Amino acid sequence: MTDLWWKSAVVYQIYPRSFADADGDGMGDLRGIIDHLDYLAGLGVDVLWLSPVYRSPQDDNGYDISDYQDIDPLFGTLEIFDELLRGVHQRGMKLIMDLVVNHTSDEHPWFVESRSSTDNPKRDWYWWRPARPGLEPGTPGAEPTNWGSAFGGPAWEYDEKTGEYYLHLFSRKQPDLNWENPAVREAVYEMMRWWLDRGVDGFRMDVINMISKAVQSPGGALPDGRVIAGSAYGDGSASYINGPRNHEFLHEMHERVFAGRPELLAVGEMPGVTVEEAVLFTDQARQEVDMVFQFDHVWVDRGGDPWRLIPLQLTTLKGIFNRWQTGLAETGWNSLYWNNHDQPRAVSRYGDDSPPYRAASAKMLGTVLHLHRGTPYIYQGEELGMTNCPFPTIADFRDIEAIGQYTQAVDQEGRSPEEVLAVLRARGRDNARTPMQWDASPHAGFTAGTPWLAANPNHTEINAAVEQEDPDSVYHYYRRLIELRHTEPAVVDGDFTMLLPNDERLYAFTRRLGGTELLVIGNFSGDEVRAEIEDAAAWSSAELVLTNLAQAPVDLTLGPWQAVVYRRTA
Ligand code: TEU
Repeated sequence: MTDLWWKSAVVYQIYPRSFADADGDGMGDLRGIIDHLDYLAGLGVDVLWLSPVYRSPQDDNGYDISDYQDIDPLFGTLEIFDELLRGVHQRGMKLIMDLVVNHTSDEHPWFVESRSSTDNPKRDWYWWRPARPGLEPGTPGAEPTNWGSAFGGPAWEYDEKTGEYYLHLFSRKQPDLNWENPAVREAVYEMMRWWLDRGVDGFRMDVINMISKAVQSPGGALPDGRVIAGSAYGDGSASYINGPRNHEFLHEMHERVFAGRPELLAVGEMPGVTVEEAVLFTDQARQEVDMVFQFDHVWVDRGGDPWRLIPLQLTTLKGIFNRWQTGLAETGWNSLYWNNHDQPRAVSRYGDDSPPYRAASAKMLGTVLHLHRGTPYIYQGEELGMTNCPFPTIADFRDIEAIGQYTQAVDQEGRSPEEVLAVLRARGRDNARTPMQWDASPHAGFTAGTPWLAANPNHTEINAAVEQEDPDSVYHYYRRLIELRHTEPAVVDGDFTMLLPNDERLYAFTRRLGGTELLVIGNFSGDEVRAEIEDAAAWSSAELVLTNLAQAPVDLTLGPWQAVVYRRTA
């Protein structure tokens, strides 16, 4: 058996703003989470990850932090937080915080000081640069580099007071911290120790592979990025994804914060990370992080042009997972996820969310994901098979990314509003952020007031109350999946072999540990499909541990969206 507790754990992500509103202001809060702890313990999850609840102007829903050591009044107080943490621990679960330290809010006192003058002691805590040589500061095109920001517009904001620009890879209210400065790093480590002393069990680290920027010398220039055809801005990512000092910074953080605290979980969110880099980041001997979130499988439907939708190719998706499973087989560890607060709903994206197949395909997706090697993450509502939301117009979106990118694409780049809206409906982050569907009552039982983002109209059919009563629901299926990881060591430690790599409908693989072998097959189609695998006859008479349809397959012929897990022992 494994020595590291998080290898057999399942993590549940809570987006507090959309989870449960106890005080009726339309916004989820910590008390709302406390009220539902028995629901989460009943599901069987081991760890809760809270998206940011710190003090924040909420420009990016809390990913813009103005005080790392306080709770935003929207969500509660430090006392209520302590009560939540006790409640989590009493139920045998752990709690990890979101750590957002690539950037702060522009309202954080560090940045307020930094922008006050060029000789302020905190000036160098952020990335200040002069205008492009020869151009008038503050005029179009005079930004220090051509980089675009993630939420539309340039990555540099001109500050009139001192005549310089500051870098913000995300919104202009999220200035990037300068990790080259040791004082910045020490301040971050001190804050992290403060939370650990308070009793939290680890961190999910936001865009932690962007903290090191490829700067040649202190205060030196940053280079222009690759020009993107049809886009108003360049792609600067070569200068900030997995930058030159990334490993050094994470190892230093480990030494300064985690050393001597062995039971923690550190997961790094790393857009654009490669398998080779992830092996280094998650090698326990190197003492950096325990696992990373990679993005290859959620970027599978986005091509070079961000405003085109590419239909899902199952063979491509399987190729991605196979590469990650194989690459981290000897050293390192995977995180497994379909969903989070930045992604559209998995059942709408990879499954079929129409009524006849929604529940079956949601269960099938859960089966395939959870049976891989790695630590699975469930995003709130995924265990109910919640779907994307039919947003009628751009005015129905709340996400700064959706609004910012829409504005850039339509107003600056001349795209058609319909084309852009279609992509936002399919991929927009608000799909994940509609209120958690607790019951069939108005606003899905999320709030007694007016929700900050309207509930998905399908909450009258898809909700926790109905699903808890129904033993065949997606909810109860997820409970069984989680239990299987807790009870079957081959799910945790078994080796992984992909089968049928060229099949466009079936996702099939085996896991083997000692004398135990599991066969997992998921049908990613509405057709009946026979799995033409070696040893099919023997497998079809093996023990069927789990399936999502009433009928067990005959002769390995799976029904529409069926999933199966067989077990045999040597
Ligand atoms: O996301 C980082 C990230 O790269 C994307 O997933 C992001 O949502 C965007 O789509 C990039 O185009 C993290 C957080 O998860 C996200 O919610 C924050 O908005 C972002 O960092 C900034 O803190």
